[in-house]
Amino acid sequence: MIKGILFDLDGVIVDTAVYHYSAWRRMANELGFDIDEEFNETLKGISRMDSIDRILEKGGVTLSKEEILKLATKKNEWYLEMVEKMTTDEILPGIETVIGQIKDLGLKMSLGSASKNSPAILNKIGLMDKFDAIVDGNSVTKSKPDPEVFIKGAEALGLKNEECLVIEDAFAGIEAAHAAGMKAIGIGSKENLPNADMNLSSFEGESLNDILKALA
Ligand code: B16
Ligand code: MG
Repeated sequence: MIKGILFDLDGVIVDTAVYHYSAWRRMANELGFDIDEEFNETLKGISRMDSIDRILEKGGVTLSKEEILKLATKKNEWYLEMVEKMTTDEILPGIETVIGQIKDLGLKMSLGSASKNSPAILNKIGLMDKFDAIVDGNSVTKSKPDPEVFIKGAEALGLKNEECLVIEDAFAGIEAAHAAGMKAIGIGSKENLPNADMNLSSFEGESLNDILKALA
């Protein structure tokens, strides 16, 4: 029986995935190459340092550890400039409704994000207080598809892994949920997220109760 919901952040609660893409693209362009949306899909849910390694490999660029760290810091500054301008209007459709349903059903909820910027984002959009626990890039050492972030989320809620349902927009995130023994709803098409237990374009007009019954 599902007793807790583990939310990914980027691409599920807010579309910061587009800000990550824009900042990574700016970095790649400054290094003399480009990345496209298809490649960007492979970065979703992947930690900042693993992302930069993949991007530099894609561009055939070799740099020292210090240079890579400097670039990642610069990218994060560009990203935070965009986060700073975020408002509650950027909460994705249906998210506030599903959070209301979680509370009505007496379920618990935790964040399960790879992002080190999640506290800044959740405070900016006013959803921090809704979470019973926050597990993010500051509390894990392994990137999705490793299940660490969701295992810690279940622990933080005092639940068994199989009592938690993950909501994700990334292929790697759904792999992580499955590796933790959890089912996962994919926010995105079956084409992009063929591994999800259910695909939704958003929670708009959806009943969490019906979803839980369908997944049982
Ligand atoms: P940051 P999620 C992930 O968040 C993003 O999908 C990924 O693109 C990003 O590189 C990663 O967080 C790290 O983010 O640079 O803010 O620490 O989708 O797991 O919520
Ligand atoms: Mg995501």
